[in-house]
This record gives sequence, structure tokens and C-alpha cells, in this order.
Amino acid sequence: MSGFITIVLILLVFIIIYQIGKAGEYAAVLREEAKSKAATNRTIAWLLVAFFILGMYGIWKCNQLFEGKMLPPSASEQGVNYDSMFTVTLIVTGIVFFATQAVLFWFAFRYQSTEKRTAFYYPHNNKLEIIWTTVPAIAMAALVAIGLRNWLNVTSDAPKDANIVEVVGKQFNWLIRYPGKDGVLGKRDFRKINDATNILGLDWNDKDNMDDIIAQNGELHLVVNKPVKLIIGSRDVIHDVGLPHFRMKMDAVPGIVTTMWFTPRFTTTQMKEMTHNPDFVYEISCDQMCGKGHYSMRGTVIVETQAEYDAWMAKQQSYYAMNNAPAAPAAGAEQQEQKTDSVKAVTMK
Ligand SMILES: [Cu+2]
Repeated sequence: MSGFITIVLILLVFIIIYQIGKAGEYAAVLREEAKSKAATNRTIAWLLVAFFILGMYGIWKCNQLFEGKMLPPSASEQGVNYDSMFTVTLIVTGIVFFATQAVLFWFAFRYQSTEKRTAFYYPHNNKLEIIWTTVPAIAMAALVAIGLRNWLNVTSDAPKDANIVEVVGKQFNWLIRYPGKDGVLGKRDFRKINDATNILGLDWNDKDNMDDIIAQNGELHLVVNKPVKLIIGSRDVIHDVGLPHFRMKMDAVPGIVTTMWFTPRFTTTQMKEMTHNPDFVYEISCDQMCGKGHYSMRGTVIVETQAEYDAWMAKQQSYYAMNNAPAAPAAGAEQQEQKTDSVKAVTMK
């Protein structure tokens, strides 16, 4: 019996020695793994630093590439405030962006996982929470306040001497109506819309409509240094009056009248000189995806002196006269017909 126990004991000792040896082997493997893990961590940490530097270089490079290729200076007085708001927002968010990114990447590098350090569980700090909630909240409130001031500026009542122009979107062009000599736009009724003779549905029972002018080629004529109020609408779907050079933009919503006013600062001629581009044209675009022809919904804005504007206006015929005056002189009648045709062409685009 004692012999059997001795053999078992010897066997057990062998098994223990074998197991200790095996454990030692495992430990060695683990040590290697820890080593390779530490090496990987170091590589990742350096890659993060490289990513940060490359990212910042990319931002600087993009900025350089677009230098001077952005829009020319704001063509409206109100747009100047908009641009300064944009600059302030960019500076504030830029500083925050740079600081937070630098700290983020620095921490990832500086406090990478090593054998010597264990993670410290740090779930909450009231003071920090309060600081990083209130500081951004105050900064955002200040930025929103500047934005609201600019927004209320262009959507508030226009100065009394402002020109009034109606801009109506339809698939796929802009219809521009001027109030004529009386300075009042007559009533419109969508049920009276007729693509051939009444593209805006002007109500002929309203005398204010008699002298209203609908620009033949959809040109929006504005007078330099004179406020203009746009009365904006839509005949079909939601469009958006986009005037990038003036930093202006407003939705054109069917059934709702939206407005905005601004004061052009430079005539088209001045802008041609300023941009050193003889082909420069102000454009009115549609900034709201409105159908398959959306891309082509583009018109021209002409900013001119009061004298040029008056001369152009004197050549215009009222929309009523063009479509409802059979007793016009023969020579004039032919001209009218041509004009009506070009309006049709605009309508059918
Ligand atoms: Cu549109």
C-alpha cells in the first residue's frame, strides 16, 4: 500500500513540476504578448499624432487653395453684416476646434496604455460638467443673437422709399413683377393663372394691376444704393430665392408670402471692374431642389444706377397692355405680339 502511495506521490510531483513548467511557458508567451501590445500602442499613438498634423495641414492647404476663389465682397449692405457674422463664428468655432482636437490627440498620445499604468476610473466631476456646459451655451447664445439681429434686419419692414419687386418661382424659372408707376402690386389669384396670357394670375378687376410689369426675360433689375423689398411666392412647389452675391436667401412657398429687403452696394458694371471679370453677372438661383429642371432655374440680376433703371423701365410695357389691348396701333401690335411670344417662351421653359 505504501509503495502505491509513494508512486502516486511521485507521479503527483512530476505532474506539479510539469504544470509549473507549463505555467512558466504561458507566462513567457504572455510577457511577449504584452510586449507586442505595448509596441502596437506606441505605433497607434504616433499614427494619431501624424493624423492630427496631416489634418491640420489639410485644413490650411484647403484654405490656401480657395483663397481669392470664393464670392466677391458682399454686393448688399446687409450682406456685410452677414459676412462679419460668418467670420466671428469661424474664429470662435475655429479656436474651439483647434484646442479640443489638440487636447484630444495629445491625451491619446501622452496617456497611451503601458504596463506601468492602470486606467483610472473617473466618471464624474460636477465642476467640469458645469464649465463645459455653460461656456458653450453662452457662446452659442451670443452667436445666435448676432444671427437673429441679422435675420430680423432683412425680414423686418423695409424703409419707406424701398422699391418693391415680386419674385415668383415656378418650375423652372423665376417670374419678376414690378408694380409700375403706382408703386403697388395688384392682386393675384392662382385660379386666374393662364400660361399663355396671365402667367401670374393677375386679377384684371384690380386697377393696381393695370400698370404692373412682368419682365420679359426674367431679369431682376435693382437700383444701386436703394433698398429693395422682394415679395416672394411660388406657383407650384417650394423654391428658394438665392442671391449669393448679396448673401440673401429666402424660401418661395406656394400659398405663403415671404419677404426680405436689402440695399445693393455695387452696380453690375462696378462688380465687373472689382472682379476683373468682364463677363460677371449677378445671379438669382433656386436654392431648393424643386424638380428635374432645378439646375436650370437661374436668372439674372442687374444692378444699375437710377437713371439706367428709369431708362429701362420706360421701355417696359405693362403686362395688361401686352395681353389685353386689341386697339393698339398696327406697328405697336406687331411689337406686342413679339413680346407676348417671348413671355410665352419664358413660361414654357
Ligand atoms: Cu426651384
